[in-house]
Amino acid sequence: MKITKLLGYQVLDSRGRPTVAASITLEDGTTHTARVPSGASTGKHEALELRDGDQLSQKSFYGSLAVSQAVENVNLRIAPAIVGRQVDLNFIDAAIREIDTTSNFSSLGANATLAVSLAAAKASAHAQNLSLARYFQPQGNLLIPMPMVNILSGGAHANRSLDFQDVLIVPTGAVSFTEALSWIVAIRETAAQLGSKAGMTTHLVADEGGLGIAFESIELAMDFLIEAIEKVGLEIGSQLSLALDVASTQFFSNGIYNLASSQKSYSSADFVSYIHTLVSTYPIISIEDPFAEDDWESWNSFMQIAPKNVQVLGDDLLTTNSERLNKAIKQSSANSILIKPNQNGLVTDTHTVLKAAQSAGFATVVSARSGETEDSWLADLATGWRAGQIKVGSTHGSERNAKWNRLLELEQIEKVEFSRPFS
Ligand code: 2PG
Ligand code: MG
Repeated sequence: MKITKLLGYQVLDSRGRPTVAASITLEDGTTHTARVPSGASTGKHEALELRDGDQLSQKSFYGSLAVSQAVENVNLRIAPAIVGRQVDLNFIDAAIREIDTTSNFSSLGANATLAVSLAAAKASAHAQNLSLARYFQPQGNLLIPMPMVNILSGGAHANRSLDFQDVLIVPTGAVSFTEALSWIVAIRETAAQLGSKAGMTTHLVADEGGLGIAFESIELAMDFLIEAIEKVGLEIGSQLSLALDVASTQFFSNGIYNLASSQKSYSSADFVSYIHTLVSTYPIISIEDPFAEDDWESWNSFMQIAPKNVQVLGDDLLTTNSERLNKAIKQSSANSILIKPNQNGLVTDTHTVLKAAQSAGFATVVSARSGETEDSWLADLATGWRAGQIKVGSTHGSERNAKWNRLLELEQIEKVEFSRPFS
Protein backbone atom coordinates (compact mmCIF):
# COMPACT_ATOMS: atom_id res chain seq x y z
CA MET A 1 0.00 0.00 0.00
CA LYS A 2 1.39 3.39 -0.98
CA ILE A 3 2.04 6.42 1.23
CA THR A 4 0.11 9.42 -0.04
CA LYS A 5 1.12 11.92 2.64
CA LEU A 6 3.48 12.43 5.58
CA LEU A 7 2.82 15.35 7.88
CA GLY A 8 4.83 16.46 10.91
CA TYR A 9 3.47 18.94 13.46
CA GLN A 10 3.83 20.02 17.09
CA VAL A 11 1.68 18.52 19.85
CA LEU A 12 2.00 18.72 23.65
CA ASP A 13 3.56 16.24 26.04
CA SER A 14 2.56 15.57 29.65
CA ARG A 15 4.67 18.50 30.91
CA GLY A 16 2.86 20.79 28.47
CA ARG A 17 5.95 21.09 26.29
CA PRO A 18 5.90 20.76 22.51
CA THR A 19 6.89 17.45 20.96
CA VAL A 20 6.80 15.97 17.47
CA ALA A 21 3.85 14.09 15.96
CA ALA A 22 3.96 12.47 12.52
CA SER A 23 0.93 11.30 10.53
CA ILE A 24 1.25 8.96 7.57
CA THR A 25 -1.74 8.72 5.22
CA LEU A 26 -2.06 5.66 3.00
CA GLU A 27 -3.77 5.22 -0.33
CA ASP A 28 -6.79 3.59 1.32
CA GLY A 29 -7.42 6.94 3.04
CA THR A 30 -6.41 5.86 6.57
CA THR A 31 -4.04 7.98 8.68
CA HIS A 32 -1.55 6.60 11.22
CA THR A 33 -0.12 8.95 13.84
CA ALA A 34 2.73 8.60 16.33
CA ARG A 35 3.88 11.01 19.03
CA VAL A 36 7.30 10.96 20.64
CA PRO A 37 8.23 11.37 24.32
CA SER A 38 10.94 13.51 25.88
CA GLY A 39 13.28 12.99 28.84
CA ALA A 40 14.36 15.33 31.66
CA SER A 41 17.31 13.38 33.06
CA THR A 42 18.76 13.03 29.60
CA GLY A 43 22.04 11.20 29.11
CA LYS A 44 24.70 12.93 27.06
CA HIS A 45 25.15 9.95 24.73
CA GLU A 46 21.51 9.91 23.64
CA ALA A 47 20.49 10.69 20.06
CA LEU A 48 19.84 14.39 19.71
CA GLU A 49 16.42 15.80 20.51
CA LEU A 50 16.17 18.82 18.24
CA ARG A 51 14.63 21.89 19.87
CA ASP A 52 14.63 25.36 18.39
CA GLY A 53 16.85 26.85 21.10
CA ASP A 54 17.46 30.53 21.58
CA GLN A 55 18.20 31.41 17.98
CA LEU A 56 14.78 30.44 16.69
CA SER A 57 12.89 31.09 19.92
CA GLN A 58 11.34 34.34 18.66
CA LYS A 59 9.33 32.35 16.14
CA SER A 60 6.68 31.03 18.54
CA PHE A 61 5.25 31.36 22.03
CA TYR A 62 6.77 27.96 22.86
CA GLY A 63 10.11 29.75 22.92
CA SER A 64 13.32 27.76 22.86
CA LEU A 65 11.52 24.48 23.58
CA ALA A 66 9.61 24.58 20.28
CA VAL A 67 10.31 21.74 17.85
CA SER A 68 9.50 23.63 14.67
CA GLN A 69 12.87 22.78 13.12
CA ALA A 70 12.33 19.05 13.70
CA VAL A 71 8.81 19.34 12.25
CA GLU A 72 10.17 21.11 9.21
CA ASN A 73 12.66 18.29 8.76
CA VAL A 74 9.80 15.78 8.68
CA ASN A 75 7.89 17.81 6.12
CA LEU A 76 10.66 19.12 3.89
CA ARG A 77 13.39 16.50 4.12
CA ILE A 78 11.82 13.12 5.02
CA ALA A 79 8.45 13.42 3.26
CA PRO A 80 9.87 13.84 -0.28
CA ALA A 81 11.88 10.62 0.18
CA ILE A 82 8.96 8.42 1.20
CA VAL A 83 5.70 9.84 -0.19
CA GLY A 84 4.57 7.78 -3.19
CA ARG A 85 6.52 4.73 -1.98
CA GLN A 86 5.13 1.50 -0.53
CA VAL A 87 4.75 1.67 3.25
CA ASP A 88 7.47 -0.45 4.77
CA LEU A 89 9.23 0.21 8.06
CA ASN A 90 12.62 -1.14 6.94
CA PHE A 91 12.59 0.96 3.79
CA ILE A 92 11.56 4.11 5.64
CA ASP A 93 14.17 3.72 8.38
CA ALA A 94 16.83 3.14 5.70
CA ALA A 95 15.67 6.27 3.84
CA ILE A 96 15.97 8.29 7.06
CA ARG A 97 19.46 6.96 7.68
CA GLU A 98 20.45 8.04 4.16
CA ILE A 99 19.24 11.59 4.77
CA ASP A 100 20.96 11.90 8.14
CA THR A 101 24.25 10.04 8.30
CA THR A 102 25.31 11.46 11.69
CA SER A 103 25.65 8.93 14.51
CA ASN A 104 23.13 10.73 16.73
CA PHE A 105 20.63 12.14 14.20
CA SER A 106 21.86 15.64 14.90
CA SER A 107 20.87 16.79 11.43
CA LEU A 108 17.18 15.74 11.35
CA GLY A 109 16.68 15.42 15.12
CA ALA A 110 15.86 12.06 16.74
CA ASN A 111 12.43 13.44 17.66
CA ALA A 112 11.74 13.87 13.93
CA THR A 113 13.18 10.49 12.93
CA LEU A 114 11.44 8.49 15.68
CA ALA A 115 8.05 10.10 15.02
CA VAL A 116 8.22 9.07 11.35
CA SER A 117 9.64 5.63 12.14
CA LEU A 118 6.84 4.89 14.63
CA ALA A 119 4.16 6.21 12.30
CA ALA A 120 5.68 3.92 9.63
CA ALA A 121 5.40 0.93 12.01
CA LYS A 122 1.75 1.74 12.70
CA ALA A 123 0.97 2.23 9.00
CA SER A 124 2.83 -0.98 8.06
CA ALA A 125 0.83 -2.88 10.70
CA HIS A 126 -2.37 -1.54 9.18
CA ALA A 127 -1.27 -2.45 5.65
CA GLN A 128 -0.73 -6.02 6.87
CA ASN A 129 -4.01 -6.00 8.76
CA LEU A 130 -2.25 -6.56 12.10
CA SER A 131 -2.42 -4.85 15.47
CA LEU A 132 0.81 -3.02 16.31
CA ALA A 133 1.78 -5.66 18.90
CA ARG A 134 1.13 -8.43 16.35
CA TYR A 135 3.10 -6.55 13.71
CA PHE A 136 6.08 -6.65 16.09
CA GLN A 137 5.46 -10.39 16.75
CA PRO A 138 3.51 -11.91 13.86
CA GLN A 139 3.79 -15.55 14.96
CA GLY A 140 4.70 -16.39 18.56
CA ASN A 141 2.95 -15.45 21.79
CA LEU A 142 3.09 -11.88 22.93
CA LEU A 143 4.96 -11.49 26.21
CA ILE A 144 3.27 -9.13 28.66
CA PRO A 145 6.18 -7.46 30.46
CA MET A 146 6.73 -7.43 34.21
CA PRO A 147 6.02 -3.82 35.23
CA MET A 148 8.50 -1.80 37.28
CA VAL A 149 6.39 0.97 38.73
CA ASN A 150 7.37 4.27 40.29
CA ILE A 151 5.78 5.07 43.66
CA LEU A 152 8.13 7.72 45.11
CA SER A 153 9.83 10.28 42.88
CA GLY A 154 12.82 12.53 43.41
CA GLY A 155 15.64 13.92 41.30
CA ALA A 156 14.88 15.88 38.16
CA HIS A 157 11.24 14.67 38.22
CA ALA A 158 10.31 16.08 41.63
CA ASN A 159 12.33 19.20 42.20
CA ARG A 160 15.08 17.11 43.84
CA SER A 161 12.98 16.37 46.93
CA LEU A 162 15.09 13.19 47.16
CA ASP A 163 18.50 12.69 45.54
CA PHE A 164 17.64 9.38 43.91
CA GLN A 165 15.17 9.69 41.06
CA ASP A 166 12.78 6.76 41.56
CA VAL A 167 11.77 4.25 44.18
CA LEU A 168 9.83 1.58 42.30
CA ILE A 169 8.05 -1.72 42.89
CA VAL A 170 8.37 -4.91 40.89
CA PRO A 171 5.41 -7.25 41.59
CA THR A 172 7.38 -10.42 40.84
CA GLY A 173 4.90 -12.80 42.46
CA ALA A 174 1.77 -11.68 40.60
CA VAL A 175 0.25 -14.33 38.35
CA SER A 176 -0.94 -11.87 35.73
CA PHE A 177 -0.39 -8.29 34.68
CA THR A 178 -3.93 -7.52 35.81
CA GLU A 179 -3.13 -8.72 39.32
CA ALA A 180 0.26 -6.97 39.32
CA LEU A 181 -1.29 -3.61 38.52
CA SER A 182 -3.96 -3.93 41.21
CA TRP A 183 -1.24 -4.44 43.85
CA ILE A 184 0.62 -1.37 42.65
CA VAL A 185 -2.44 0.85 42.77
CA ALA A 186 -3.19 -0.28 46.33
CA ILE A 187 0.38 0.43 47.44
CA ARG A 188 0.47 3.90 45.85
CA GLU A 189 -2.83 4.78 47.47
CA THR A 190 -1.75 3.48 50.88
CA ALA A 191 1.57 5.35 50.65
CA ALA A 192 -0.33 8.57 49.91
CA GLN A 193 -2.61 7.99 52.92
CA LEU A 194 0.28 7.12 55.26
CA GLY A 195 2.15 10.20 54.11
CA SER A 196 -0.72 12.57 54.66
CA LYS A 197 -1.42 11.11 58.12
CA ALA A 198 2.22 11.78 58.98
CA GLY A 199 1.84 15.37 57.80
CA MET A 200 3.90 14.93 54.64
CA THR A 201 3.04 16.82 51.47
CA THR A 202 1.59 14.02 49.35
CA HIS A 203 -0.48 16.01 46.89
CA LEU A 204 2.64 16.93 44.91
CA VAL A 205 2.56 14.58 41.96
CA ALA A 206 5.89 14.28 40.16
CA ASP A 207 6.46 14.27 36.40
CA GLU A 208 5.87 10.54 36.09
CA GLY A 209 2.87 10.45 38.43
CA GLY A 210 4.82 9.29 41.51
CA LEU A 211 4.44 10.86 44.95
CA GLY A 212 6.89 13.75 45.26
CA ILE A 213 7.40 13.42 49.01
CA ALA A 214 10.61 14.93 50.37
CA PHE A 215 12.88 12.47 52.20
CA GLU A 216 16.25 13.19 53.72
CA SER A 217 17.68 9.90 52.53
CA ILE A 218 16.90 7.00 50.24
CA GLU A 219 16.85 4.70 53.30
CA LEU A 220 14.00 6.71 54.85
CA ALA A 221 12.14 6.65 51.53
CA MET A 222 12.47 2.85 51.28
CA ASP A 223 11.46 2.34 54.94
CA PHE A 224 8.35 4.39 54.24
CA LEU A 225 7.49 2.37 51.14
CA ILE A 226 8.04 -0.93 52.95
CA GLU A 227 5.61 0.23 55.63
CA ALA A 228 2.99 0.95 52.93
CA ILE A 229 3.52 -2.48 51.33
CA GLU A 230 3.10 -4.21 54.71
CA LYS A 231 -0.04 -2.22 55.42
CA VAL A 232 -1.57 -3.46 52.15
CA GLY A 233 -0.81 -7.01 53.31
CA LEU A 234 1.58 -8.01 50.54
CA GLU A 235 4.79 -9.88 51.24
CA ILE A 236 8.15 -8.46 50.33
CA GLY A 237 10.37 -11.05 48.70
CA SER A 238 7.82 -13.66 47.69
CA GLN A 239 5.36 -11.23 46.12
CA LEU A 240 7.25 -8.08 45.30
CA SER A 241 10.55 -6.29 45.60
CA LEU A 242 11.89 -2.78 45.38
CA ALA A 243 13.81 -1.22 42.50
CA LEU A 244 15.74 2.06 42.34
CA ASP A 245 16.61 4.44 39.54
CA VAL A 246 19.51 6.30 41.11
CA ALA A 247 20.01 8.50 38.00
CA SER A 248 23.38 9.29 39.53
CA THR A 249 24.72 11.26 36.54
CA GLN A 250 22.51 14.04 37.86
CA PHE A 251 24.49 14.42 41.10
CA PHE A 252 27.97 13.40 39.94
CA SER A 253 30.51 16.11 39.37
CA ASN A 254 34.31 16.27 39.40
CA GLY A 255 34.58 12.63 40.41
CA ILE A 256 32.28 13.03 43.45
CA TYR A 257 28.77 11.76 44.09
CA ASN A 258 27.02 14.53 46.04
CA LEU A 259 23.84 13.65 47.91
CA ALA A 260 22.35 17.05 48.71
CA SER A 261 19.38 16.02 50.88
CA SER A 262 21.46 13.86 53.21
CA GLN A 263 24.46 16.21 52.87
CA LYS A 264 26.91 13.44 52.05
CA SER A 265 29.61 13.18 49.40
CA TYR A 266 31.29 10.03 48.13
CA SER A 267 34.30 9.27 45.97
CA SER A 268 33.58 6.75 43.19
CA ALA A 269 35.06 3.89 45.23
CA ASP A 270 33.06 4.87 48.32
CA PHE A 271 29.88 5.15 46.29
CA VAL A 272 30.41 1.61 44.97
CA SER A 273 30.54 0.33 48.57
CA TYR A 274 27.55 2.45 49.55
CA ILE A 275 25.45 1.05 46.68
CA HIS A 276 26.59 -2.43 47.62
CA THR A 277 25.42 -1.88 51.19
CA LEU A 278 22.06 -0.61 49.94
CA VAL A 279 21.34 -3.62 47.73
CA SER A 280 22.55 -5.99 50.46
CA THR A 281 20.43 -4.39 53.19
CA TYR A 282 17.18 -3.62 51.37
CA PRO A 283 14.97 -5.91 49.26
CA ILE A 284 16.18 -4.32 46.02
CA ILE A 285 15.91 -6.46 42.91
CA SER A 286 17.01 -3.91 40.32
CA ILE A 287 19.26 -0.85 40.47
CA GLU A 288 19.40 1.56 37.53
CA ASP A 289 22.23 4.00 36.84
CA PRO A 290 23.90 3.58 40.24
CA PHE A 291 26.95 5.25 38.68
CA ALA A 292 27.39 8.11 36.25
CA GLU A 293 27.18 7.73 32.49
CA ASP A 294 30.95 7.67 31.92
CA ASP A 295 32.14 6.26 35.23
CA TRP A 296 32.71 2.82 33.64
CA GLU A 297 35.19 1.79 36.32
CA SER A 298 32.62 2.01 39.09
CA TRP A 299 30.13 -0.01 37.05
CA ASN A 300 32.76 -2.66 36.39
CA SER A 301 33.88 -2.94 39.99
CA PHE A 302 30.31 -3.00 41.30
CA MET A 303 29.46 -5.87 38.94
CA GLN A 304 32.25 -7.90 40.55
CA ILE A 305 30.66 -7.66 43.98
CA ALA A 306 26.93 -7.25 43.22
CA PRO A 307 24.69 -10.04 44.54
CA LYS A 308 23.96 -12.40 41.63
CA ASN A 309 20.19 -11.89 41.77
CA VAL A 310 20.37 -8.10 41.46
CA GLN A 311 19.65 -6.49 38.11
CA VAL A 312 22.27 -3.82 37.33
CA LEU A 313 20.50 -1.69 34.79
CA GLY A 314 22.10 0.77 32.37
CA ASP A 315 20.11 3.78 31.18
CA ASP A 316 22.34 6.87 30.79
CA LEU A 317 25.27 4.44 30.60
CA LEU A 318 23.96 2.61 27.51
CA THR A 319 21.46 5.04 25.90
CA THR A 320 19.98 2.28 23.69
CA ASN A 321 23.17 2.47 21.66
CA SER A 322 24.86 -0.57 20.06
CA GLU A 323 28.43 0.56 20.65
CA ARG A 324 27.91 1.38 24.30
CA LEU A 325 26.04 -1.89 24.79
CA ASN A 326 28.90 -3.85 23.18
CA LYS A 327 31.39 -2.17 25.47
CA ALA A 328 29.27 -3.03 28.50
CA ILE A 329 28.93 -6.65 27.39
CA LYS A 330 32.69 -6.96 26.84
CA GLN A 331 33.64 -5.38 30.14
CA SER A 332 30.72 -6.84 32.09
CA SER A 333 29.66 -3.39 33.26
CA ALA A 334 25.95 -4.23 33.73
CA ASN A 335 23.59 -7.15 33.23
CA SER A 336 20.54 -5.38 31.86
CA ILE A 337 19.62 -2.49 29.59
CA LEU A 338 16.89 0.12 29.53
CA ILE A 339 15.43 0.39 26.04
CA LYS A 340 14.19 3.88 25.18
CA PRO A 341 13.42 4.30 21.49
CA ASN A 342 13.98 8.05 21.55
CA GLN A 343 17.53 7.61 22.86
CA ASN A 344 18.16 5.77 19.62
CA GLY A 345 16.01 7.49 17.00
CA LEU A 346 14.67 4.60 14.89
CA VAL A 347 12.38 1.63 15.58
CA THR A 348 14.48 -0.87 13.60
CA ASP A 349 17.77 0.20 15.23
CA THR A 350 16.17 0.09 18.68
CA HIS A 351 15.11 -3.49 17.93
CA THR A 352 18.66 -4.34 16.87
CA VAL A 353 19.97 -3.11 20.23
CA LEU A 354 17.30 -5.06 22.13
CA LYS A 355 18.07 -8.28 20.24
CA ALA A 356 21.82 -7.87 20.81
CA ALA A 357 21.17 -7.39 24.52
CA GLN A 358 18.93 -10.46 24.68
CA SER A 359 21.51 -12.64 22.92
CA ALA A 360 24.17 -11.49 25.37
CA GLY A 361 21.92 -12.62 28.24
CA PHE A 362 21.07 -9.07 29.32
CA ALA A 363 17.59 -8.45 30.70
CA THR A 364 15.70 -5.83 28.67
CA VAL A 365 13.46 -3.17 30.23
CA VAL A 366 11.50 -1.10 27.74
CA SER A 367 10.99 2.39 29.15
CA ALA A 368 8.85 5.48 28.69
CA ARG A 369 10.24 8.98 29.31
CA SER A 370 9.30 11.50 31.97
CA GLY A 371 7.63 13.66 29.30
CA GLU A 372 5.08 11.39 27.61
CA THR A 373 1.96 11.55 25.49
CA GLU A 374 -1.24 9.51 25.49
CA ASP A 375 0.18 7.40 22.67
CA SER A 376 0.50 3.77 23.81
CA TRP A 377 2.84 2.31 21.17
CA LEU A 378 5.41 1.44 23.86
CA ALA A 379 3.10 -1.28 25.24
CA ASP A 380 2.78 -2.92 21.82
CA LEU A 381 6.48 -2.70 21.21
CA ALA A 382 7.36 -4.27 24.59
CA THR A 383 4.93 -7.18 24.20
CA GLY A 384 5.74 -7.78 20.52
CA TRP A 385 9.48 -7.71 21.05
CA ARG A 386 9.14 -9.86 24.21
CA ALA A 387 11.20 -7.41 26.23
CA GLY A 388 10.41 -9.01 29.60
CA GLN A 389 10.00 -5.80 31.61
CA ILE A 390 8.51 -2.33 31.21
CA LYS A 391 8.90 0.96 33.08
CA VAL A 392 6.32 3.66 32.45
CA GLY A 393 6.31 5.79 35.62
CA SER A 394 3.46 5.53 38.12
CA THR A 395 -0.23 4.64 37.85
CA HIS A 396 -1.28 8.27 37.76
CA GLY A 397 -1.87 10.49 34.72
CA SER A 398 -3.46 9.39 31.47
CA GLU A 399 -0.16 9.47 29.60
CA ARG A 400 1.03 6.70 31.99
CA ASN A 401 -2.26 4.83 32.24
CA ALA A 402 -2.62 4.74 28.44
CA LYS A 403 0.28 2.27 28.45
CA TRP A 404 -0.96 0.24 31.43
CA ASN A 405 -4.45 0.14 29.93
CA ARG A 406 -3.11 -1.06 26.60
CA LEU A 407 -1.29 -3.89 28.42
CA LEU A 408 -4.50 -4.78 30.27
CA GLU A 409 -6.26 -4.85 26.91
CA LEU A 410 -3.61 -7.04 25.28
CA GLU A 411 -3.75 -9.45 28.21
CA GLN A 412 -7.49 -9.85 27.62
CA ILE A 413 -7.68 -10.04 23.85
CA GLU A 414 -4.47 -11.63 22.61
CA LYS A 415 -2.68 -14.91 23.13
CA VAL A 416 -0.13 -13.89 25.74
CA GLU A 417 2.28 -15.08 28.39
CA PHE A 418 3.08 -12.98 31.47
CA SER A 419 6.78 -12.42 31.92
CA ARG A 420 8.33 -13.66 35.19
CA PRO A 421 11.91 -12.42 34.89
CA PHE A 422 12.87 -12.82 38.55
CA SER A 423 11.29 -16.20 39.35
C1 2PG B 1 14.74 7.52 33.40
C2 2PG B 1 13.60 8.24 32.72
C3 2PG B 1 12.26 7.65 33.01
P1 2PG B 1 13.82 10.69 31.88
O1 2PG B 1 15.69 8.13 33.89
O2 2PG B 1 14.75 6.29 33.41
O3 2PG B 1 12.05 7.44 34.39
O4 2PG B 1 13.61 9.61 33.04
O5 2PG B 1 12.81 10.38 30.82
O6 2PG B 1 13.62 12.03 32.52
O7 2PG B 1 15.21 10.49 31.36
MG1 MG C 1 16.82 6.19 34.31
